[in-house]
Amino acid sequence: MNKKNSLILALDVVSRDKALNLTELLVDHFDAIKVGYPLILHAGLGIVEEISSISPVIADLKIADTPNTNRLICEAVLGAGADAIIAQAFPGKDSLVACADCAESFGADLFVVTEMSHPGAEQFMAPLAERMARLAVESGASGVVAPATRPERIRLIRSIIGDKLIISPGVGAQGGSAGEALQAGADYLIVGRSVYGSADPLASTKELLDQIQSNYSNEI
Ligand code: O7M
Repeated sequence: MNKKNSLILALDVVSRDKALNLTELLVDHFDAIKVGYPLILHAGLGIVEEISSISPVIADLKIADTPNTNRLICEAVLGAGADAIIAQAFPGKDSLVACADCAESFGADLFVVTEMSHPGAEQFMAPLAERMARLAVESGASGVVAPATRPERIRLIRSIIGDKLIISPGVGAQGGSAGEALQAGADYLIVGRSVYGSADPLASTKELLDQIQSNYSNEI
């Protein structure tokens, strides 16, 4: 993934046509399009192939199974053209290594979920997030997913993973701030509803880019 704007679009729409129109409209402003269950279940796996001919695609299937089943899932979605996959850490190291090995064989990236952005993640994920971040590094992941809704947790996870990538959801619709997430150490922001659900997705994207730009200029 080449970083131009530090932005990933979470394309959780459920219509193939809408997904393709939004991709065409916004492709220049996002570093990747994240496609997950909502779109793939409605439009079929072929949507990964179609979008990947326009933009890098992160397949967000939050893979969480045994090593062999994980490998089969990874092969399917990477074979369809995805550039990166996302897996859960809790099934353990062998399951994650199966994803990492498959990603490597396709020249793709693996991102591992540490602590999710919604309030319920404080129940089971937060107490284990540091261990999951360590496991991601040990398993050969390219990076992790950490919550923009809790920038202090991004900071903590950054201190564990060194220079691995952090992709961070929760900006906008979930209340997280773009600037705070970036200052805490996120490399990319994952943004969904506040862009694709906006009356003017291009204008909403430009507002976000302004916020990101002013964050980087404040650093100088
Ligand atoms: O901006 P939103 O809330 O409309 O969309 C956020 C996207 O990020 C949506 O696709 C979620 O499934 C995803 N996401 C979270 O919101 N929180 C998480 O902790 C993790 C993810 C995610 O992308 O995991 C890989």
